[in-house]
Amino acid sequence: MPIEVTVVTSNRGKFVEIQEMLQSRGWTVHWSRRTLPEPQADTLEEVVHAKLDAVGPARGWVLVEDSGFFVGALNGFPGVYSAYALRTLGLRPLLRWVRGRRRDAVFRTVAGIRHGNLRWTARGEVAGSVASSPRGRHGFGFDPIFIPQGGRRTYGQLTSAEKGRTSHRSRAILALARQIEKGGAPAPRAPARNRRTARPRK
Ligand code: ITT
Repeated sequence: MPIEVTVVTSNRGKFVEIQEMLQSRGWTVHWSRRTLPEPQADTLEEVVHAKLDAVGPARGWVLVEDSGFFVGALNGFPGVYSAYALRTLGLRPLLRWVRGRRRDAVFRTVAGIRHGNLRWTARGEVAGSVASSPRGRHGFGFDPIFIPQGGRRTYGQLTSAEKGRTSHRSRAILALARQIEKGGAPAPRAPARNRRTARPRK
């Protein structure tokens, strides 16, 4: 049976990528353009569960995701604070802070889907490095400064189809789609945590 899903996100770039990925598997994809409240949390998983809670009663399948850009030289910052960091600082300070230091970075996505009271989550990540300056006109957010491992071009220099071949988001979304299509049992929900620690955030 074809699956019809509503993606809840304020971010058009995310939605377009998710739509391409799921439509190619025969899913019907709708967009609910909303900003869901996000708690100050240590992990992307916690944020995803909070977003799924905040969606409220919904009919059918509902999908949310949370992504972060984790820079090695900055102990994983901006990580779970990526949206806030990008909004308040932009890309330039990040580029300045990594100058002359290790340049490794990881993009991570945790995607979550809900149907009634059931929920499933999946994680995807891609390793790479921070470019020395922004390059490319494709994509959004951190795309102009991230070079995925094994390549020389930034995500900003790749078409969305090229980015989608190996991206953090496509890995998470595909893992999630496979679980749903197989009719797999939902993963147990991680225990709620409500503490702040000094360990690196993931
Ligand atoms: P939501 O409404 O879905 O929460 P958001 O833009 O706030 O949208 P996130 O918190 O998940 O989403 O994203 C953190 C930041 O990382 C945000 O500024 C995004 O633009 C950026 N980002 C997420 N995925 C990205 C990608 O694939 N390439 C570049 N930047 C990305």
